[in-house]
Amino acid sequence: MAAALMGLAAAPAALADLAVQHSSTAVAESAGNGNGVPEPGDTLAVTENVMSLDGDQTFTGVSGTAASSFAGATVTAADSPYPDLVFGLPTANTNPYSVALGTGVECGVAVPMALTVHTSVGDTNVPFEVPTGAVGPFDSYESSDVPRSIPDGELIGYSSDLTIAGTGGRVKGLRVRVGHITHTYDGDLTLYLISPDGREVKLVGGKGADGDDFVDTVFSDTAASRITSTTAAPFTGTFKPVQALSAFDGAPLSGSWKLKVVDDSFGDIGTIDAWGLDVAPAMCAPQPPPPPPPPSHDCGQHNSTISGTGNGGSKKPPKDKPCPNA
Ligand SMILES: [Ca+2]
Ligand SMILES: [Ca+2]
Ligand SMILES: [Ca+2]
Repeated sequence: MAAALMGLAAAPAALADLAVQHSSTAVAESAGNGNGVPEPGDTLAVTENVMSLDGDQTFTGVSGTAASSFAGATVTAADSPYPDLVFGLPTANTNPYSVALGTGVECGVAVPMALTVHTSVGDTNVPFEVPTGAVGPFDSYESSDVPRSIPDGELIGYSSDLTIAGTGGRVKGLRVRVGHITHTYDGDLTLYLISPDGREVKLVGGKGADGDDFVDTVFSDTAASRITSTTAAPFTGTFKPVQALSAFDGAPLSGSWKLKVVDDSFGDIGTIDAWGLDVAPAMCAPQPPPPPPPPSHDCGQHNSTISGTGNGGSKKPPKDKPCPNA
């Protein structure tokens, strides 16, 4: 009996689909250019908070192993214990993971990480990201793909384009300005922003009932509150989006952005008249130049060739330095 149980316990833990997920990531610069901003060339101390969504058990015997296959990212400390994972409680690794970023990593990318969480009932995978860069100055861009009719009573909607020219950079902050939408029943409408690399964030949906229009509505993660069922059209002011705009951090800045407006109910109709974006690029500081090489020994050098070129040669040149192992 006991032997059979031991045999079961000794079986290798299978990769299970445990209800453990990413909660939040904190990153500190442990070596690099010393400005406290995580960026290419730095080595980063990474704390990854994970959380159990399993109300039926507490996960024990927990540890984590971090890895990354991203070019330029090297995990230099991969393993850490975790305290037991209690339902709903974000829990940090006891020892920070360490990730060294090469100087060739693009500023502003979110470096994808793979964390294997080991527990006494099996292992599970928790993907997370290591952000890089600081928030640069915001620039404003306006869509010229207006005015556009919003198709009535269908789910594809109209995606109005806003193309940001240029060759690069990554997003580190973003606000959406809906200057004007004309519509006779705002409750029909759902608005999304789509990035050049296809990320989609829902801004607002089904609010305003039979109220008309959006006028100077700004969506920002730092706003105090969302548009709710009690917010009156035309929603002039700054509001939190339904989903966080920080999902665009690390996205390419240049390219085609889209405001997608869906009217899912027949009858009332409208148009997208004006909209724009305020976008901050990720900024990174350079790394200090490498330290100079140590001074070379001048053993074996003929000092007379250095100092004996004076007038008359009455002084003896200093003796040549012997080499230690000559
Ligand atoms: Ca730094
Ligand atoms: Ca109306
Ligand atoms: Ca409609």
